[in-house]
Amino acid sequence: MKVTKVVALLLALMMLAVVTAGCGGQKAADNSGDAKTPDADKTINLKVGHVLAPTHPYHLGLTKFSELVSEKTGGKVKVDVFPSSQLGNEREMIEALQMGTLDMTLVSTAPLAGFSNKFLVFDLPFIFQTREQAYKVVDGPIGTDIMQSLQQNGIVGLGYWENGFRNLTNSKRPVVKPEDAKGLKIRTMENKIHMASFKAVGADPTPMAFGELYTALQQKTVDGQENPLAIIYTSKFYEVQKYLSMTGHFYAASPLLVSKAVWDKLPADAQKALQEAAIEARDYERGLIQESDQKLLDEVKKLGMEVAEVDKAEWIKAMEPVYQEYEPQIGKDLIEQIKNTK
Ligand code: EAX
Repeated sequence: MKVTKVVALLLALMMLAVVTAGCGGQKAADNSGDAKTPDADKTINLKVGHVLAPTHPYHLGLTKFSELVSEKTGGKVKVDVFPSSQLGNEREMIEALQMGTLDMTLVSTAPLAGFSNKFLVFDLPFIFQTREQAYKVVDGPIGTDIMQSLQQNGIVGLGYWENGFRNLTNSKRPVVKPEDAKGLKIRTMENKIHMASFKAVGADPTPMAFGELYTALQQKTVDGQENPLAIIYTSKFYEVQKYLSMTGHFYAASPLLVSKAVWDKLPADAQKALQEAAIEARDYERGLIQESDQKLLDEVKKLGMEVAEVDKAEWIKAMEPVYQEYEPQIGKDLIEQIKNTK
């Protein structure tokens, strides 16, 4: 009797083992059977941050980018756009990309000079005279080489979007000649060439994150700032700045950046989709900025700003000492190469 029970128990245990193994195998077959890994069906969610208003072309361009990425990946990759410094100021977001705690950001080149000083050349006053010249440089071998220098900082660049030609505003007085800026406290980006350029005309440069700027202008802790028309309008600086000088002293390109730690984990098809969408959305965003310039100049005049056209040759001459100061670090050849690009 006892032997029978033992045999029956062994048989039951063997049956149980066979059934269990079969299920497990079936489960494995479900996942690998249709050549999909468990992650293959999972949506990839990416966050991109910027510091400008949701009405600015940065945001409209990134929204287009998000739509294109979703289309190109059949909805597998989803990009959410966060404006108005919600994910931090530009330097903080660049640092977050390095740490892999933020996926993407769209920033001006100026703060990037603090991470790779190859970017400094872009911030020299009046080194870019036209958009066509700027696009040839940033979209060509020079821009590609400078963007690649970010890889050692843990950052991948997908192309240069546009912020635009920067103009000076202030709340104190009309500024037409460089000497008119003497003594004005001007907020600049955190960039040593921007600061040196305003020191050269006798102003008092104060580096500050963009998110603090409107309040600083409103409370008059700074007299003025410098930004392209699209920012002056969409960030409502016309409410706190009476005088606009059309200096166009810096051209700001805006790299679209991805954390390398995030990029390297993406499947090749997702990387291809992001790269293609970045270029298509770049052209859309650049177009928005170009279309808006004349329209926004008329708008800010209607909103009460007093606009001064300036003699750019006077400003180029006044800021010229910055070239002597930084040429040894940047390299005369590179500066000449960019200046001679037509
Ligand atoms: O990149 O800080 C600035 O004035 C920039 O124009 C802004 O961050 C957009």
